[in-house]
Amino acid sequence: MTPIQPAFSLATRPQRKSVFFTTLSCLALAAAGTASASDTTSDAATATAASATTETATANPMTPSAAWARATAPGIVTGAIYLTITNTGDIPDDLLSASSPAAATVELHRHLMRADGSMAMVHVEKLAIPAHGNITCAPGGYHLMLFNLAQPLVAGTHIPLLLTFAHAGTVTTSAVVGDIAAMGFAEASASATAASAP
Ligand SMILES: [Cu+2]
Repeated sequence: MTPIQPAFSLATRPQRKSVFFTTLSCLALAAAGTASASDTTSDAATATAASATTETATANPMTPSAAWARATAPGIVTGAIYLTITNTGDIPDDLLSASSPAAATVELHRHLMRADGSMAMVHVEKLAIPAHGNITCAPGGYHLMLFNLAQPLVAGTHIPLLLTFAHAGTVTTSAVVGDIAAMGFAEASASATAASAP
């Protein structure tokens, strides 16, 4: 399977709205892949131990890990970030939005399989992360959709990412860019390491 060129440009992209469907065109592969959470890149604040009371625990319970993206071809203005978000806290939380200097807009998206077997993307308002649970964004499922990339995503680089949660506030992480056919974090990390080797 070869990468499919986006069927829409930013100029013709539908106005942002709560839900839209479009044929899967921005992602090369619809096959499900799984990111192996073999690494943690948490920027969660460390507890300051200022108080022994549980009411003032300060460690941010939202821990992003294994964030990765595929390199993009020149001229392609969309991309996607996949990652795992773990909630170590006692209350459910929602990822409300994400942003990155790599793209003008970042949207929370989900892939769906239509009845006819074709793939569609839907814009979701939030991603729920259960207490003491996690959510994994992976090809074929949830992803952070990047629109209007500042420049093509290059294997071996990292994309800063800011995540905003309903309760936990903002958490930062970075996504490693793997090659254009990468299917998971481990693969992306390996290709990124190879790309940056002297
Ligand atoms: Cu998408």
